[in-house]
Amino acid sequence: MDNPSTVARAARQAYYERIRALHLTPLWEELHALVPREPASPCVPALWRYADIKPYLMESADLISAEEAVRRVLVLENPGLPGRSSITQSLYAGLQLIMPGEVAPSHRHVQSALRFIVDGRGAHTTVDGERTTMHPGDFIITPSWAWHDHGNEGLHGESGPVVWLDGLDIPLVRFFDAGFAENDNAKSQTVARPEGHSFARFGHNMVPVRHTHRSRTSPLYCYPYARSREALAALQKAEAADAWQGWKLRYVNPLTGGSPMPTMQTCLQLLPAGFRGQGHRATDGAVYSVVEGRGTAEIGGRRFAFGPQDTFVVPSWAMLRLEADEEAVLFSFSDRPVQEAIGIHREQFD
Ligand code: 1HN
Repeated sequence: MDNPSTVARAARQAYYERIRALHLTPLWEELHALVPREPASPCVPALWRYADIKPYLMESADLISAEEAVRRVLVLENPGLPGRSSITQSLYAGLQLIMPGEVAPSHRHVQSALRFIVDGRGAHTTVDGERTTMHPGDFIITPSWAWHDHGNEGLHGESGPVVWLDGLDIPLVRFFDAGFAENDNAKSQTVARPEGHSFARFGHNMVPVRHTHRSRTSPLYCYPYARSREALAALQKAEAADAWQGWKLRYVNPLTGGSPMPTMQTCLQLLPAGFRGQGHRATDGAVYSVVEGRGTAEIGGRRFAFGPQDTFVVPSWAMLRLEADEEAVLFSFSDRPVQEAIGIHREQFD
């Protein structure tokens, strides 16, 4: 485009001032930013070391109870998105702490949530009347509009703090201005079914012939780490690692084969010791939680050393290269199902 003269520029500015009173703006000044040649996310790569965070998380328990806080969480806020309680433009992540004897009271909301257990065991969450006990590495879902409360009564006499990674589609729902929420009358729901009921019905590659589950969300509330880890270990023996992702499996809704929640895809992947992955990028930015092993994530040219319990974020379209010094297991989630639903998802393998 020709550079406008000073006179032309001044005339335009005066015009912009006049039309602003009518709530009008000139598209031609914003067109390039509105329709970028490729994604230019304000979200930046970042890693939260669990060892750095844990003392602050524990300190929060001296300042406020889970009940008063409703959810005692330290939000993992993307440094490029300050004040937005977002880890990417579409996703929220936080680390939630529940101490022995505490209750996080029952409520429900339109936002879907995932829990990935990071530290401790024996806390529980109750979803629509079914309780699930938490173990490290378990992936647990709270469907949209399902009642849920959390507690920590210990397991087999073990009792200690329990910390999990929360992943929610909060920014997506905010974008649509479609959020509703409700508090329960009771602090904790009445348990209506034995633990493991949903797993028995839907967790074994079989589903009840007569069932009435109609929600878009998986009827399975818990995907236990022991089962997912076992699958990865068997794959490791049976086939070569993918040059980009090692052995990577996505969790599925057993009724559809699609993602467990309509808004979030979740995966678990194994990288062999010495793995030096090739570069991959995708339009779905992703959040990773490290379960086992140490390595390096090179994200958009920046290198982040990771170890167990750390969390890192890969922005949309940032090149990711994974390296593992020890055998490593990574959990991850992204908004991929939403992008696929509207036909805009892209990825590239270098
Ligand atoms: C929520 O309900 C939970 O239920 C966790 O554990 C994090 C962040 C924002 C809004 C609601 C939970 C949340 C949340």
